[in-house]
Amino acid sequence: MQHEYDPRSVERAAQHFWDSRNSFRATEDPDREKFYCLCMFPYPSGRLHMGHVRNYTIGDVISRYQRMRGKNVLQPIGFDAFGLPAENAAMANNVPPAQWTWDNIAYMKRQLQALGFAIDWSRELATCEPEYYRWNQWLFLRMLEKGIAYKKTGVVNWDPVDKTVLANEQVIEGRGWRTGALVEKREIPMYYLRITGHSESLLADLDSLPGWPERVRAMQANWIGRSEGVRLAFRYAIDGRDEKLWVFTTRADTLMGATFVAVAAEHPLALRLARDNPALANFIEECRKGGVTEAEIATQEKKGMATGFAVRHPLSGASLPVWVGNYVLMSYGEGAVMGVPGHDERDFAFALKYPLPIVQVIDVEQRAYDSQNWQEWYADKRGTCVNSGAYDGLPYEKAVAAIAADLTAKGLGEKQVQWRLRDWGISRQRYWGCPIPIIHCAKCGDVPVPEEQLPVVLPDNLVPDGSGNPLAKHEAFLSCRCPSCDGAARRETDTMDTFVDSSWYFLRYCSKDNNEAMVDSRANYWMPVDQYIGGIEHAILHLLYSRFWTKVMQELGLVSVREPFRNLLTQGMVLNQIYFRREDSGRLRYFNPTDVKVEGTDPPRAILVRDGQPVEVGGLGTMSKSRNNGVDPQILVDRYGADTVRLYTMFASPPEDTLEWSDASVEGSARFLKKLWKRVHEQVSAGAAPALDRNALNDGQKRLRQKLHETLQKAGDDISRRLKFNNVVASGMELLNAINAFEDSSPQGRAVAHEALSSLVAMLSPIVPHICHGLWISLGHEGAVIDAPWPEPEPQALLAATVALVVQVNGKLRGRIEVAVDAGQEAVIEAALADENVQKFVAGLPIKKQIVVPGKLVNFVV
Ligand code: ANZ
Ligand code: ZN
Repeated sequence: MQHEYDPRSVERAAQHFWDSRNSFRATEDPDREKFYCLCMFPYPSGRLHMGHVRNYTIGDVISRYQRMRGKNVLQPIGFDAFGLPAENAAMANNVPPAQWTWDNIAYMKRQLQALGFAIDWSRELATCEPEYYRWNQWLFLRMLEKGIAYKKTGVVNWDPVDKTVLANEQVIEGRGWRTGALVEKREIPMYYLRITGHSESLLADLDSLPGWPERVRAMQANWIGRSEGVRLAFRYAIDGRDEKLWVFTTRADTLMGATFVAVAAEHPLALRLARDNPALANFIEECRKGGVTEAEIATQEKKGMATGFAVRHPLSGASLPVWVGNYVLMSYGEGAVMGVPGHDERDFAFALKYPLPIVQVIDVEQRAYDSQNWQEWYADKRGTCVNSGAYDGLPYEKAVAAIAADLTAKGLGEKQVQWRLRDWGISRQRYWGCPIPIIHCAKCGDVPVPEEQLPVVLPDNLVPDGSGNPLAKHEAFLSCRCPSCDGAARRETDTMDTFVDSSWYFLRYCSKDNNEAMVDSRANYWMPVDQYIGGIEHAILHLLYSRFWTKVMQELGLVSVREPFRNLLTQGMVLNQIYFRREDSGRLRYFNPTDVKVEGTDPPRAILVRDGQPVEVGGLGTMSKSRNNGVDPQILVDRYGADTVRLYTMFASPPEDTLEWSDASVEGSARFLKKLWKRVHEQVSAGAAPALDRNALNDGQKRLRQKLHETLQKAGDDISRRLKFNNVVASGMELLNAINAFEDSSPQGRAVAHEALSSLVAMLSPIVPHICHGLWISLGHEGAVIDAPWPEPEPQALLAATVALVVQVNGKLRGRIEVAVDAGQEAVIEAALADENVQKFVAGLPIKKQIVVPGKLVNFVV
């Protein structure tokens, strides 16, 4: 054993050991309990960032721990390799996205390997490989057959200068990111997946996922958005015909408070009225500009225009004005709302802006309406109807039932369930993605690519130039023969949303080498994923799409599970200080924290080391390129070794919390590993310890054993059930301190220290596997620590130890006693009073006060 801890050689040796034995190659074994541990796969953006390191270390700790518990563990990894950043990089560097992507994958793979993750690399995949994406295409065609995939027009962001479709993230404040031109909405044909056909099961099955954070289940449920309400109609006459304007409301109880009706800009009635109203036509045109995302619509300023047209209230018969409002979504409900400004926040804002009448029709606890405080009072459904004629006094449910019944009797409404979830548009007008396997024939229309012609391979040598999809100009890709009439035809140039790629990669890992089928029975052995780990930013779409895709595959008989992920852990963000200066132009220039020195505390002053001048302190923020506050894990690995980086990221905070970066704590982690090495070195240099004889231990030895087994008890719970790896490290540090304080070189003393060090090494091995691999061998164990069982506490050791206490009477030493370490207060006092010498001083006297200092003394005041 080397005298000094040298992370480089220790890590090289451990990795060589694992690699040469294929230690982490997983094979299906029906006789063993399996454990599928999965981290969300990385986008190959260039190099690992701290968020990756944290994510994969968490997964690795869980995997290695489960292996020690005897499970058959699968921990695979791959790369989410299609997507926009590769196209941007391609444009900037004039290299094909494929080349950039593969270079990044190679680099990041080396980084992952250097961190020593227990990954089965034989299952590695990249979604840009035809062997992978052909199955996207294959399943898409199955979905097309079943009507789950279909074509319809969809709205996209159109850059009128570049004449290209923009992704949402390419629209910045309503303008194209490259041209600065105002973005328009455009309707084009696209392919959709009918996820709405699974709304019920996607919602209901959330109940079968108790291993998911409550917050994530709530986010999913909100996104699916089941609403019970009433669909009701306002009548009107136009062009000599009687028509109905339908709206959807969850608050039919407020119907008597409707003072206007608002329709979406794309609503057919708005379009019809605009024909005779140029100002309205202009307004509608203006609404078409701007973002298409729901978030943008929710935050934009509420704007509207009166149409001059009116409709009839279904119950009162009153005439209500029709407005066009930009806050009404065409894609939800009926694309129209009844405006109840007394009780709806958006309607209220609208009514204040364009003065429209506000009427109170719900009262909570007899408090009069107050237009300032209305939100507080009417936000929930507790009130009863007022100013509502026949419905006055009815509470929410009764009012809705009565109003719905009256509407139904008139043929003007009925109860209805609405879903917020929309079908999933998967067409992207982009190059670097999975081609949609469709051929356009002038004679036959849209023809699916026959199965035997899959995959439709994406040419990987094109370089986009920003003026649209290069596939559309690439004749070799475009031109083909129609599968049904054999005439000249053209390929679809849209590619699939990259969320398709990530919706089933976890299934492919199970059957990665099968080139005949998308998945095979091996997936039924490994699935579901027992522990999924990733960022909260994927709590909605990625998880929802994966759940949907799994359900479709289950219904097609391809897999047996209905839910892909049994337990979910969402790790917190890694934060660091932000430092900046405001430049003359007003722009902020950010400085990396490694280039900044902080002096003093009250208040601290931050100085840029390079020029000695102050910089402003922006506080803590998520590590990001844009704020230049990232820490490059590679630099740390090079300086301290992988184990220190792993230890620090696990120790700094529990996995679900944010992690505040601290260079000092990284140093502390490195010191701890050195200390651990040193202590084991001491132990080993003193020669082999004899066997532990549990019946020949003195109190000090019993005490250390007790500390050890208490530590193991706590660590076992922290690492398995609570996933508090920070506590495991903290307990390990405490234990090492106790071992260092235990100066007992007797044979049994060395045996106890050997046991404690061995257990400590085993216990820390999931977190710092390299050093523990080396120390385990040095301590003389047969076999590798990865194959050792997880150290379990010994119940006997937890109880056995006693502790010596001094007993005082009126502050004077009168005796010494031995009690069990875990003896309660009463037992301690009883033992103290039983001492002969103490008896002499207290006998017959009333005890005024008794003080017990656990582990130290008892004092009686008489
Ligand atoms: C009147 C009313 C009164 C409403 C009130 C709410 C509170 P959820 O729960 O999300 O289903 N709404 C309906 N269709 C809409 C559309 N296309 N665009 C924008 N808003 C729309 O929300 C249903 C409520 O959202 C409906 O109930 C309607 O406003 C609005 F005190 O009707 B409510
Ligand atoms: Zn044809």
